[in-house]
Amino acid sequence: MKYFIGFLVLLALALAGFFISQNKGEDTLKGDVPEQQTVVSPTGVEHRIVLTKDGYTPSEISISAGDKIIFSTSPEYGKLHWPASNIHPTHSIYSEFDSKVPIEAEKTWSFVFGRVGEWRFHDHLAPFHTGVITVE
Ligand SMILES: [Cu+2]
Repeated sequence: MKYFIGFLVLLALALAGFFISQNKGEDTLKGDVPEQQTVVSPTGVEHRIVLTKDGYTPSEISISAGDKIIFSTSPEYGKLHWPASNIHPTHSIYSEFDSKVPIEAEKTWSFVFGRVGEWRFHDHLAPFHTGVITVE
């Protein structure tokens, strides 16, 4: 009988723990969606920004929400690249807009811009190369 009561207590604790963690999960999900987040479907439109030894070409571009930008380097650039949102080094202004890892010179990194705004960016490995992407 003692064991049976012990078992019931454990079961009750386990159930309580389960429901508490369920609730926590929901709250976290709600809190994780930034207020300025615009949920848009990808438009399928692609733009290209090339990093050259003189900087990004183009360094300013206007696109529609849901458009994709493909970041690459010119053949003479020949170095790793790392496109990222300002502000260097935390990239917190638009934290998803960040390749998070160095990209090999001949490889591209692309990102679909779902948030309307004027997004300044830079190359994380050569932060003097900067640009601005306007998403409308
Ligand atoms: Cu950076």
